Amino acid sequence: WSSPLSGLAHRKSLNDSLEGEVKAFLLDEGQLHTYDDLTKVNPVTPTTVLKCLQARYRAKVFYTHAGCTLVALNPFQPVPDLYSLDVMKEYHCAPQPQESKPHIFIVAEEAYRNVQGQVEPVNQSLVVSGESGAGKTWTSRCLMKYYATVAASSSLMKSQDTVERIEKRVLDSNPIMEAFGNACTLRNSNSSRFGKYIQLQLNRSQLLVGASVQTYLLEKTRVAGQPVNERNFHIFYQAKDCFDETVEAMVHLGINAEKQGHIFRILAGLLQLGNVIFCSAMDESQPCDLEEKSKDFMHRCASLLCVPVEELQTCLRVRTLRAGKQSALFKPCSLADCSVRRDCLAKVIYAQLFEWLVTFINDSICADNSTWCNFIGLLDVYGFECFQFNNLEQLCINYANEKLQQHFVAHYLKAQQEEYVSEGLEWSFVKYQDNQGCLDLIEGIPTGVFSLLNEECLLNRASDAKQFRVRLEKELSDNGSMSWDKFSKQPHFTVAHYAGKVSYQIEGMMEKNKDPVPPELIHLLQKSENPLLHQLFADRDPVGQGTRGLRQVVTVVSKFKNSLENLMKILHSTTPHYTRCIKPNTDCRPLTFKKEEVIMQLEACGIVETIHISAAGFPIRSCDCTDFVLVLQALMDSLAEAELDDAEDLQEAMPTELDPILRARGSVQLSSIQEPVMVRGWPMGLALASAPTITVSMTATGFQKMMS
Ligand code: AD9
Ligand code: MG
Repeated sequence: WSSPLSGLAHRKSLNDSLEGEVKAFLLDEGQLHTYDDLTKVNPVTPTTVLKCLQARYRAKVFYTHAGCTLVALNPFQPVPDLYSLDVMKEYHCAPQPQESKPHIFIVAEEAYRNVQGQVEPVNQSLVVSGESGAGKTWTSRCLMKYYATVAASSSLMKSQDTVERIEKRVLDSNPIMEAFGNACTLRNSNSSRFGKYIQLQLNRSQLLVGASVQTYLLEKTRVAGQPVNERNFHIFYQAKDCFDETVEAMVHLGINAEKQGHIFRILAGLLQLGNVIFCSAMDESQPCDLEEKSKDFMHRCASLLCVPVEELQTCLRVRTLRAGKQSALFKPCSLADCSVRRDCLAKVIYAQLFEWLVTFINDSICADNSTWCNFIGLLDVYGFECFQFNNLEQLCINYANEKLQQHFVAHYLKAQQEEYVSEGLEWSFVKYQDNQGCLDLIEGIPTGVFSLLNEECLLNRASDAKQFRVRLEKELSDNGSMSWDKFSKQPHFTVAHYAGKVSYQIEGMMEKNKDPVPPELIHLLQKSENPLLHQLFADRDPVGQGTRGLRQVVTVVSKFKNSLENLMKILHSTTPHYTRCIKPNTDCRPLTFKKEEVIMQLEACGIVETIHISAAGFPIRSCDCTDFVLVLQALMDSLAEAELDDAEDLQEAMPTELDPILRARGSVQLSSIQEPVMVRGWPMGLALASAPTITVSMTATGFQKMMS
């Protein structure tokens, strides 16, 4: 009887005809902050949703349900006691956590209970999305702490030692990865420059026994250069307290003092390398010179990376050409090429070091396969990005966000509505933004941007941005998501993403996609006497990853696309929970709510559509149904007492019986529906609606069946 679907017909007519009643709701603006679930706001429009969120933000209430999703507004200031141990316990121990105030811990607890499964356990995924600085990483950390606490709290048994150590280690992976993978950007002083999916592994008793981390596309170009007023990765600046925390975390995870020494020497070597500046040689046939001071930097760099200084200098300034078995030819690099090689060396070392750290962390926290049976996955990927200049990095990041949005749309908006229809319900489809067109544009085979870009790289012809731009126009002008600014001087293309239009520069894109590392640099690093640096490159084939050898090239976009496809497979195999982080203002100012900025984010993630669809189908999944349940109980009691003989008696009795009960519970109303609808085989004829989240419709016959 509590089918979420039973109120749909009613809901439809309500939308059409109850405008007056609806306005009455909104007039009570003083109460807007009390709406825990946006499905209760009526009518659901971008403006009403915005007003409600603004009122809540003013009242310092930062979490709000939006049907199947949770909206998290970033307070941009610490909120005392919002995440304390007591609060964790409160949500964990609540018989119905959904009935408590909206909180990220409700999502956490729901996933935790789901994983225990009524019939069989199901893996869960918590997908946290939002733009840069919205609070994704913060939220993921809260979730990790929650599980590290509740999934270990019942472990007062022999293995407590191990359990304690594992929770600590899992949490300690955060400061390390953030030190090496986060940086201060214009949008966020702790911006994640890589994507992360962490699986918390649970054993049969639902205890946290380990975790594994998968990372995506570290923005390694940052190590060689940063946009104005942005910084390199945190590890290059940490002040004492943060640095101590990083080192302490390293110790917990088993990165001993010796290994740390190797790591920090490598980092120091990169800093010295960054200071090296080349200048043209007097004789153009000779390799470039070094600026006076740079000679010192070069020496220090070589000494820290433990490589011979002459070889370091040579491989940055001279290209080695090999044709078959003939002896090598040496050709001095241009001034620009020398700098490219220097940056390339820094990037390849840093990226490899980051990967090594992730592998090390995994080795340290991953449980043995036989000890865990289920996982809860936390996804924290970089948010949608749109800068003045966007290139391959932004294309990949925004593509990842498109994939996630598609997952959300497919999983919830589409599936839910199809379910309604299959139930035979009268349901007018809520339109939502389907981003398949945009995805086809990017990932389509053989004529998506990625495929064309790869083809261009494989052909290995002199990269020409203009030519590529012409090719794109020829192949993709039919796709409505693609456009061009005719007046732009730079070759570019514009993609209409679900979150907005972004123009991508083509210049440099092909080179970034090939990401070539001159083989000389790899040879050099393989000779390093720093054992860690040596290890990072020991297994690498210096030639195979270069631009040579047509089909051997594994491009950046192919790798990224593959890793995302794997991620999507995992997400599809789990029960997802979505949290939408919203950044209330771009300046990261505490408690400041800029309507225009929030509305854009709400529109981008389709929150209004989500609420519409949830509002219709949400009753049993919704949280606040106390009043409604009480009304039904009272109704059942009084009808049982009435000793009614048949369905007709019941039909007559219902309105009279209902009246006093409804009056007692003001938030539940009786309204009529135009035609009875069949829901799961029952004809429904009377509708009860609770403000108007919860609606149930029934006939006397249906009710009788239910009572028997
Ligand atoms: V990015 O795409 O990695 O650039 P995120 O991850 O979405 O971005 P982050 O979690 O780093 O943003 O949040 C930005 C800052 O907002 C944090 O450093 C905190 O200072 C602040 N923040 C976010 N959420 C909360 C919160 N629930 N309470 C207090 C918060 N401060
Ligand atoms: Mg982040």
